[in-house]
Amino acid sequence: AVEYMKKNLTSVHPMWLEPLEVPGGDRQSPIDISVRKSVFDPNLKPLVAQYDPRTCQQIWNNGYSFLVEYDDTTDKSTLRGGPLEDQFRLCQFHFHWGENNDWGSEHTVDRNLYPAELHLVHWNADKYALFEEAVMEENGLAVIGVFLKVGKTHEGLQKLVDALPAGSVVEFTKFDPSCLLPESINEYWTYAGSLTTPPLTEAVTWIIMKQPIEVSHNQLAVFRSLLFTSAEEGVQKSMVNNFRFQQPLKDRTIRSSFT
Ligand code: SG7
Ligand code: ZN
Repeated sequence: AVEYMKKNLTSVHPMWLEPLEVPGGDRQSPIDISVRKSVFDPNLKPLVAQYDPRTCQQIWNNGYSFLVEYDDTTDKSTLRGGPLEDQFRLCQFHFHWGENNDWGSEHTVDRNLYPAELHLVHWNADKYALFEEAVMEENGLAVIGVFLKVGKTHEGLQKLVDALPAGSVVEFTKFDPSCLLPESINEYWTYAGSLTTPPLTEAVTWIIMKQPIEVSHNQLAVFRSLLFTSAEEGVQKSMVNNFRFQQPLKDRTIRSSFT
């Protein structure tokens, strides 16, 4: 499936065309999750995601994705447990998606692609004072990844779809991000990786949900109707294929919370 995607891809944002290399990087993301090679870790704890919808602030189209941003100046929306030793604060979530339903996710499971992937980005507020600081540090970030598959309309996601901005920033409040998590948040894979866009820092504990959420084709079509900002004036390109190609696993183990 990954090979099929690489052959048939028709357009990508210049950011993903540049050789996104990190010299000597040995824990880059995304990766393929081989179910058979992942190792069950009975010591992984239940994940505790406590989100306060009142911290939701705005949607921002940054030119290559859109971000739903949360107030992270206090411990109101947090993630702890699972593989994490500290408490992390939610700062934003965003998605990666393809030009069609055959690809779009950054991570794959046994080389199978999903049409989109949600990332809930949290930073370690026990150890660092600011997101900008945490981004540069080993144990700075925790990102939850949730695969999207095509099926029935997702009622929670629809509120967001209806608010997606043509311009750069729109007010967006009271959105509870836990409505985008699958039912069984305690079945996940976890591994040590990186951000998938510059600065590509190796700061991320990835927590990838086994269970995907269902969204409709029409909901994904609205994502695809957004536009990339282009360096060339007047050229408008659909915001699609905003994912990074897969990186080598190297000397890493993917742990699973389930058997
Ligand atoms: C998306 O993914 C954006 C970026 C994010 C990047 O392109 O959400 O966020 C901003 C603020 O532009 O970069 C530093 C950061 O969070 C990479 O995040 S990811 O590794 O979870 N895909
Ligand atoms: Zn992402």
